[in-house]
Amino acid sequence: MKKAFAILLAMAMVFMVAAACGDGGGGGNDGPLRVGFSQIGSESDWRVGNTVSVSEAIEGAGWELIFNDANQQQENQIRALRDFITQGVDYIVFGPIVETGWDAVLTEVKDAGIPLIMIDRTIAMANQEDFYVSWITNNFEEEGVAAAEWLIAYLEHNGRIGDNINIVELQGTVGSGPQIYRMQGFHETVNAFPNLRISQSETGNFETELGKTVMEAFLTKAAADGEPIDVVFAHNDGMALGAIQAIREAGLNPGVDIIIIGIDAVKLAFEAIIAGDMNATVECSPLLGPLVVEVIQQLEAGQTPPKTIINPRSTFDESLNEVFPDRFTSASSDVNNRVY
Ligand code: GYE
Repeated sequence: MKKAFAILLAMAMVFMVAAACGDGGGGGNDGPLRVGFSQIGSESDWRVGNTVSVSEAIEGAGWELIFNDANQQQENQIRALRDFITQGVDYIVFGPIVETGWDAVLTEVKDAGIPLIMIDRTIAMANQEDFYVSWITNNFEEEGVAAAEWLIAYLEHNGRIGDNINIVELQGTVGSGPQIYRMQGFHETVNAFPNLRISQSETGNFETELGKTVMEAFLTKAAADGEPIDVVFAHNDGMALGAIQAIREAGLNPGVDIIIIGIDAVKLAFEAIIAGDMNATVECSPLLGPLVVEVIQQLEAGQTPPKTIINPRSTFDESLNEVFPDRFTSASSDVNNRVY
């Protein structure tokens, strides 16, 4: 009796799964594809540019967008993913705020048979490749390396590579892929020069206001310790722009008294570089929307999209590009092309 019931239950489950899969790609539906997009927040111009790019691309393809802004809270993202499952969306686009803590919810998405397209940040979990069909991103470690390489080239070019240089670092959201790997890439590269020292390093959560507040604290401590700050390395341009304000309010000349390097290549950073207030920015494109659409189209056509798609990038400045045109690009030549 018990056994017969178990068999019936198993058959019912197979039937339910088959029914759910029939709907899965949206192919069987009459209406447009429904795509749930779980976004991290709106902490920076990068993020806003990313939201616009992905939303416009999905809607431009004629699909229904179900958007959720998690306001920088992981629990909100977990809730959004569960809502998408309940609503039975056809695809999920997901940019994870931090690397860990996704095991349960991503298992639920997988069990629901909804293809997940990861964008932007990294996750760290066992067999993670089983949980997404495609991951569209930038190489954060290389960005950190590129920021350090620009600094080394700049110091060499200005005859300062042998000097003692104090670098302060504004980190991104703690535990996020870009915070972990930009820091790693930058540190590993500058560590080859013992006189280049990271004297202070704190998070500014990728936010301009917080970047300014933390920079004020860096300046206060540096003054108390009697050691100058020579360089600011910010994990994004938004925090670099906050640091510029703090430096100016402290009576110093940003971009001249203190070298300032950011990441993202947002338009405001280009304007700061052209004005001489900032020195360099490493590009990290948020314009991932068209790539998301391409991946979904491939899946709809029964093709297998690439597992990982990495965007190309440049480093922009307004000084070294003349000396090393193959390594750096002039900010003024590209400012009008910036859409974020
Ligand atoms: O650099 C920062 C944003 O995850 C790459 O998040 C992204 C980062 C970007 O807030 O500005």
